[in-house]
Amino acid sequence: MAGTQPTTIKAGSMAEALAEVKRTFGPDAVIIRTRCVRAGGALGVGGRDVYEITAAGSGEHAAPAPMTADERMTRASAAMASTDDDFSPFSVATFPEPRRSKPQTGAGVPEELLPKKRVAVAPPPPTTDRAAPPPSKREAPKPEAPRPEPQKQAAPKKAPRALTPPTTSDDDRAAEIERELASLRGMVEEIMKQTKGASSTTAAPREGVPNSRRPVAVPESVERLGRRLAEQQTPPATIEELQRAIASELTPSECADDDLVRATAARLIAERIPTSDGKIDTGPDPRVIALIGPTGVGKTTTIAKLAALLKLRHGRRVALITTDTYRIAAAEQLRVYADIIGLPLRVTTRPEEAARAREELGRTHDVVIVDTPGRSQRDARRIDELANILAAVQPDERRLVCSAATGGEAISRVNDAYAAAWPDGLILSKLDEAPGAGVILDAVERTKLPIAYITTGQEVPDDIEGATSASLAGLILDGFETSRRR
Ligand SMILES: Nc1nc2c(ncn2[C@@H]2O[C@H](COP(=O)(O)OP(=O)(O)O)[C@@H](O)[C@H]2O)c(=O)[nH]1
Ligand SMILES: [Mg+2]
Repeated sequence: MAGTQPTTIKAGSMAEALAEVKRTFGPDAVIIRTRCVRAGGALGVGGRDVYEITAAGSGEHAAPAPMTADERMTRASAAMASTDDDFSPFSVATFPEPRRSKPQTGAGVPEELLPKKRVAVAPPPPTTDRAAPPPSKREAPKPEAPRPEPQKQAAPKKAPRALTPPTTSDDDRAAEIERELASLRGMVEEIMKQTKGASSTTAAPREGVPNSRRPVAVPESVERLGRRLAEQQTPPATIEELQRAIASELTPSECADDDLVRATAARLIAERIPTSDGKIDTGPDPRVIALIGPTGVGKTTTIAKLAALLKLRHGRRVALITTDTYRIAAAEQLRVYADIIGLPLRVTTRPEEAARAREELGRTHDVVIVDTPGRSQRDARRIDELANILAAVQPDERRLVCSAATGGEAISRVNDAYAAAWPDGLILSKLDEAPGAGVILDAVERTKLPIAYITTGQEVPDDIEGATSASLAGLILDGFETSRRR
């Protein structure tokens, strides 16, 4: 019977390999040998761990119909993913879709999340067989692989050495197999506990790691990183996703390197934050930029900052339009800025007027910036009026200004309320007043909008920055105050 032939199965994780063994030989599979080898890479750099299990059927179970490679991967992944959704890779469904840091290895359990207790019981020490071939799911049976003769007494005197083929007597060989089996049983139990999300076995969460469902502790340096992100008010679920991504990307020894952990975190965070790449001046002329958002978030001040930068630093011909005539002070405020910077300003009261002003100013200017009345997010009728203004003005950019000080949840509500105005990017204002820079990640994940600029104070024009993913990641890791001092 095919299922009784010893076969070596290789996979990217022990859990996958076990699932495949079970699938191939049934629940009574006899495990003959396990080992972990390093495959791929060059000169000791790179490569990945490949888990091998040599197993045979017990003879009582016929081998099931062979599966395709895809079916095997799907089953192995499902076995892990269905029981622990914390392992699901993060994704921010936004534009552009954040890139993954490296190809995912399917359902592989990060090395440090594999049970460590087993090492104390009977470790299968990984070999460093760098010449090992890339993992193929299955390999031809090894003729020397013995059929195990389980022994009743197999208490090892000392921890077994590497799982190399036995060279001594049959008794020694059987004893070694028995020890490996015991080791494997321990591993399987641990993996089952983890993948079933057995909260009863959950280690007490450490400070700074908000999710109490964490099944095992992560390395200390990654914990420290988590605490730093938590201090910046980064959402707990995001912290956990980042920690898992780092722990699965770096080896345990790399995880001990704080600088490497930080650099990896910076890259992973940056990948999650779409931005306008720091560009203040974008697109073909004339560029019409409208700022929308609730009252008091900093629209008019931000327009003054933008206009001053564009004119004074980039030498652009800038004109302003305000459609905010609900409050006399609002138009006056913009007029003061326009006069100081030396810009034309058109005050308009109706959508058609605004459209005409855009048309006329667009002929003689490179950039036209449009101020709009603040709308309460609870006032749908007023937001429809705003949508009418925008429909008439036809801006190239519709930037939703949100105060970072209000937090991610409030920003998300504003974004929902402004859906009728079709915002295409975020300006996060008042970052200097936010409880932490983690609000940037929170806002991006909730709104799925890229960040165009951040504003960091009341000074015109200095307190505005074109956002880049890397600079925002640095802000989140170091905090606003620290990164300002650098
Ligand atoms: N701390 C801080 N205050 C800001 C920032 N941007 C604007 N402000 C202040 O927020 C208040 C409202 O700004 P304004 O531009 O009138 O908001 P608008 O109603 O949205 O047009 C003013 O006192 C601004 O000086 C910022 O980035 N940080
Ligand atoms: Mg205003």
